[in-house]
Amino acid sequence: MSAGNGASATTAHGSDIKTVEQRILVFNDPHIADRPPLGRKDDYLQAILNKLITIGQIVKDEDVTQVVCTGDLFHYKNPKHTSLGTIYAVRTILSSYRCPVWIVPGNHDIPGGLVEIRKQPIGLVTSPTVDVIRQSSAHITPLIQTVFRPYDRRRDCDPTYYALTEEERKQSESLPTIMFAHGSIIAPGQTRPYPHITIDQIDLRGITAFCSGHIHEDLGTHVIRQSTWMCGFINCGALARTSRTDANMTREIQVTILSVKQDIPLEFSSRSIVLDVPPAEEIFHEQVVVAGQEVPDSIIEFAESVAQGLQAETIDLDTLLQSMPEFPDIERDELRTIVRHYLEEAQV
Ligand SMILES: [Mn+2]
Repeated sequence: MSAGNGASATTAHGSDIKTVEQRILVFNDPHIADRPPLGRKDDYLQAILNKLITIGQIVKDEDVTQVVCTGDLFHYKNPKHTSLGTIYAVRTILSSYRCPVWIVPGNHDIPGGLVEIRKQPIGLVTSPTVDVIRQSSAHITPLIQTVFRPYDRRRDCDPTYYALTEEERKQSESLPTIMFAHGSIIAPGQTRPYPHITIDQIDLRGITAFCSGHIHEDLGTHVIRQSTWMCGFINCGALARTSRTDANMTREIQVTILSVKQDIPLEFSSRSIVLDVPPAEEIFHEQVVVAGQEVPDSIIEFAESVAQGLQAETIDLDTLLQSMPEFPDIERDELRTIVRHYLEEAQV
């Protein structure tokens, strides 16, 4: 296995390439919305649609054979806040890609669980070539097994949710298996101030590569090795920049391309492609104002970590606010009001 930026790029564009190679383009967390998230000053909807259009061009240029979105296709959890026109525009762009597209539902897509798919915007983007994953499942495509784990608010931090089932493990003996999940999974040795698991807590046997969305930072590529197997963990960060966090002020916006070739031994590689987008200074207001009050960046950082990390679906706001650190110069009650307003207005 090779992994990293650019170095492991493949390859010949022969006419029979699709029979001997799978090239999967993965993107995370587009957070499509009509109304810009709090703090954005540009045309947010157009910016994110442009990224989806650019991905269509990459699909063409790179001979991509499958596209996977790892979740949070839409931003607002209340379906009334996304217009049919926007849903239709997204469906049209995704359907124009020249290969099958899989969408793994994220917590913003199905805040109440998978039963909500039919009531949510994500349920309306299916087309002959665009599939929305409706349950934890595996699919056999030429050369590989793709396994999907949609966001599950009860099992988000349960490592057994992400391990292969017996059936999937059996398939993995003859087919390279790639996992696509939406969950609070971070790299080995890292930690966060919200509930999470690290990739090495998961039983990764049989999984060649593990791609996860949900955490918006660029977590990079990590190879987890044991004596008899290895697995690549990849999260190149969200497609969307939904708030003025330190990570969003500095990171690149990118997609990942995974390549599996039918060589003996099977070769797997991943690389990222950076999208050409405006710098963060051009898309964010310098100061977020909520209910007439300027919100310090440190509070936005806290509110986002609470909201993204999350499990806002299972823990009530008061419980979340109990974990709030002290901020100098702001009274505790006033701070709670600002964070509450921020979370409500940001709809996170
Ligand atoms: Mn997200």
